[in-house]
Amino acid sequence: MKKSLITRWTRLTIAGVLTCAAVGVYAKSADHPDTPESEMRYKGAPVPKELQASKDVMTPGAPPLTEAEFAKAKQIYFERCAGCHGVLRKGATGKPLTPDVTLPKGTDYLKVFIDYGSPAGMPNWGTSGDFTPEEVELMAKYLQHEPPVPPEFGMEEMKATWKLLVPPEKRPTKKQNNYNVENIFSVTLRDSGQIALIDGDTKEIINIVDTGYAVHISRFSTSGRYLFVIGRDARINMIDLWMKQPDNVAELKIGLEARSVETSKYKGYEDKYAIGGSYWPPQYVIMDGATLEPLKIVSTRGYTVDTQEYHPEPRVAAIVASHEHPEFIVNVKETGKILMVNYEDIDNLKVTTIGAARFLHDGGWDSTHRYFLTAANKSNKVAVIDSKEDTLTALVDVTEIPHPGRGANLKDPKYGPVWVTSALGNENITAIATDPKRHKDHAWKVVRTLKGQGGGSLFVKTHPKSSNLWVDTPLNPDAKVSQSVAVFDVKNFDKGFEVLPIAEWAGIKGEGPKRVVQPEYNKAGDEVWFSVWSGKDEESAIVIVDDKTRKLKKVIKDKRLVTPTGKFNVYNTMNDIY
Ligand code: DHE
Repeated sequence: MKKSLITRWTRLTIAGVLTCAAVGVYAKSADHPDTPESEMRYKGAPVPKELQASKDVMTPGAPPLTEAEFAKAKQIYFERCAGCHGVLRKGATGKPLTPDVTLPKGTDYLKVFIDYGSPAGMPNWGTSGDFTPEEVELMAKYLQHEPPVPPEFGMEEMKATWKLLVPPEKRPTKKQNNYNVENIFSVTLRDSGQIALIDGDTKEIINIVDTGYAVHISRFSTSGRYLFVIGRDARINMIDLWMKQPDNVAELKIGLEARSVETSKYKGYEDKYAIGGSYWPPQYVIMDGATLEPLKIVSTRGYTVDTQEYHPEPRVAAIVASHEHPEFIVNVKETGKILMVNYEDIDNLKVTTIGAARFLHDGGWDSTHRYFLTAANKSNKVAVIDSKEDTLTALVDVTEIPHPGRGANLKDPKYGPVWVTSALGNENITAIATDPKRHKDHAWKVVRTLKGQGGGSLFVKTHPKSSNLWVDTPLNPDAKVSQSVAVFDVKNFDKGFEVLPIAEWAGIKGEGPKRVVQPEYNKAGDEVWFSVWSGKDEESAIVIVDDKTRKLKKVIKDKRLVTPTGKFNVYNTMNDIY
């Protein structure tokens, strides 16, 4: 592949291979004027290599390809195109590219499209220099063949990957270390296939634990003892925080590609079950909460919420555990459905399906933990789910490409409790009122739209004990913006925001994108931790800010802190405090 001077957004997300090491110059958004540059950097992640072990079919009527050409095109497709168009090319945020669409268009038409891109968001792979003219032609031909189908991953395959490293009866019966476990942080080390456990009190690294590749999120069991992390390769690791040196006690692969994991939180079911959702195959799996033994696999294939057309690979995005019922709440991205999966009797599984909007992604609870607010990102909506009644309460319009993480809950001086999201596509920070009892007229309406530093925001955060709202902008094209954070005073929004130069405070030596990502509070709610995220071979850091004074408190640097991104404080995560 021709080396391009322009470093593409796709490289931001490939685990192990990429990452931001080379980031610095980005594709100009003028190449695809209707797609915000920040969005282009976030989507379209390459998928794990195992997916390429697919069943390949040469399609009659499609331009002939040799086996080697087919294999090369398939690799390019999985690395560059599958994140948007889907593994089966049925369309996700990108358009469908199945032969019924591509064959009638023919090679010349497709070549132009791949060469020049489109205003709807298709990158100009040819004219940017990312693909050579031969590769553009190869892809135009390949797309007219039936999409290769990656292998399924059922109980037999899952069980073959299951490792019970320390059975429950061999685990400590009481805590064997002196750590203040509730203030430990689990930090994703994205490109080293590990997480770092950091003591929130001493700021020392407790252990670096091997995990799946490019871990995505961390969640804790209700007791706070067990940590569950999931890699993009769908490997779940279960870590016991009571061990002298906290480490893995069980491991399971639930598919070939995944992003979400959660544990049961309802009274009487604490630590009993875990659930993992995968992108491929599109399914979720309920596991034993003490051992990760897979118990029940459920496919999410089905019909879209709006046009009711069949979708063969609706990926599982965010999962949260209900506090109102013994249920997991599962976002099914491409069909736009939210599943309330009741785990009371998993042999006779009851699932309530709530129609929301397509492209469900991330989300979190309101402050009462009754309502789940989740972004249907490319639909520019936030769906509000009433977890007590198991119904859709509202679909709120927001702009542009909302990306809340789990969102932030604060008390607005005028509108009472609100839940806040920022956005990838513009500078809007949107507050939705969440109190249908005392602020009935405003409930589930956008009551405030603050202007932040710019688009490319991924996460917002506050804490019940704080009056600060932190908004990151790691994917903004302007380095000044991506390397700093905006902070609002929630008691006085009219003051606007203050900008803190977090990356500068990190004092990192040498080059690197130094993106400032994901604010996370300590247990006491008086410190905010930020990752300063650079490339795999560059220095990164964690910067800790005093919440009250907004002054630098501590920088954690260590050569083992490779590409830190998400950080999850035990107490805040297990209690859904944000
Ligand atoms: Fe994430 C949450 C999917 C890229 C960091 N990310 C999520 C969730 C999903 C998701 C479905 C919600 C999980 C849940 O709550 O159960 N993320 C995806 C993608 O599909 C995407 C766009 C492309 C990819 O290849 O994965 C993607 N995400 C990224 C990144 O590039 C980020 C910035 C860095 C990284 O570590 O990979 C990133 N995503 C995060 C983080 C969370 C997250 C830190 C959890 C936030 C929280 O506070 O809960």
